[in-house]
Amino acid sequence: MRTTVGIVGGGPAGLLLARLLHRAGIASVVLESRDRGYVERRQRAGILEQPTVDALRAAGAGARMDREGLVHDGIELRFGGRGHRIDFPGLTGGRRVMVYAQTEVVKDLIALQLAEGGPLLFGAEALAVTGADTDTPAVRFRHEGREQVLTCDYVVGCDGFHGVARDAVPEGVRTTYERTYPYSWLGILADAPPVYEELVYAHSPRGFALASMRSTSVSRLYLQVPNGTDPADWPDARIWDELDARFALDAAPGWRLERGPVTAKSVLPMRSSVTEPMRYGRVLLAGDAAHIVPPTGAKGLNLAAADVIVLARALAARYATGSTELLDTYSATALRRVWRAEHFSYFMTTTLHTDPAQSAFDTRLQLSELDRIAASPHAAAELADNYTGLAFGG
Ligand code: FAS
Ligand code: PHB
Repeated sequence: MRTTVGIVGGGPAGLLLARLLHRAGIASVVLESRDRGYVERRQRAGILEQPTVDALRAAGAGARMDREGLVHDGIELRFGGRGHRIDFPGLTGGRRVMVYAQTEVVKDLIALQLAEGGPLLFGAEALAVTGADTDTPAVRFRHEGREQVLTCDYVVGCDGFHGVARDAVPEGVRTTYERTYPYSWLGILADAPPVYEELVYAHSPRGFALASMRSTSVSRLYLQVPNGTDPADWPDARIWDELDARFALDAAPGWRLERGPVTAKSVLPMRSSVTEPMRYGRVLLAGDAAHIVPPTGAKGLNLAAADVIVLARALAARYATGSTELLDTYSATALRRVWRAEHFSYFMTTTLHTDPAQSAFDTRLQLSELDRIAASPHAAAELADNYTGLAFGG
């Protein structure tokens, strides 16, 4: 097989890149190891920044998002028994976020790719990416029991943290920066109407909790739990009781979540990781294949989108004008936004979670930081600016 851009991985990064390239008249092939149902059912992110929303619209995949997505103007920080709203438009000159699950984004992009092409091969597992330092890089992959080779002008690794494309950057060239955290998230989906208008991020002596949503009838909720937690140790009633305890408000002692059947339950470890550079020769990396953030800052999916927005522009310029200037600066441009998001995600995670080893002094520092954000428009604006998605180059 031969194409212009070979894309390894059919998650949000790979699918959005394929659509943006298609709009620019650039042919691509997407190789996805899993089947369609698995990719569409995988529960992940829920918040879209404005640049991500704009890119989905530009890719022709925004119609259902605009019909069914929920536009949110803020979040609530809850700590010390009190709630404090962060007013996004008021603090950022009008920016807001869209609540529209990654599962829905992926469904919309897959439907579009299958309707308008180019090829999207499910059950196509990339085994290796070769020839990065040649003009004809290739992906060796297995599909329908046969090993095949896809020869390209460029290969983009969008195959996530456990993919193979990252190995195309030689070990002597590649540097990985990482941090792990002494806690995980227990995430649930429940058929229970959210009793909160906007997302609630709670710091409590019992640990962190987050109240999000998928619609006005489906709640998405998270609890900080110890690493290695088995979801089976958390029956539904225990989850609801613990959530209510962590969201408790002094001024509303009866404040409780609406309960309902828990339809999904999983434990997600926390990790920060960045691989530099995000390019070697004619192989480029985008999304989780290059970087991971703890989900407290709602950045994972949005960073993946930001990478492919920059990369699609660079490839379009290359094929329209022959100039490789944007391709040559892709890694540095993407990494500037990546590190900003890494810091914001680290800040939100370490300020809101209770490290089992932290001292009472550490907890007072966290509460002082949160109090500063609640009391100072300057501090609140810094959070709102990062959460809603910095302007490119910002
Ligand atoms: P993805 O991992 O989504 O996609 C990579 C794709 O490549 C997958 O479909 C995989 O099957 C495929 N692939 C892998 N190896 C392959 C191979 N060898 N050949 C072919 N295909 C291959 N972010 C948030 O903002 N909020 C959250 O709440 C949140 N929750 C998360 C929960 C979990 C369990 C995980 C793992 C991540 C979560 N994230 C969250 C982050 C997540 O949303 C990612 O940032 C996002 O999926 C990144 O998209 P991609 O870069 O496309 O990577
Ligand atoms: C979600 O809705 O899944 C979600 C929202 C905000 C986060 C993380 C996850 O910070």
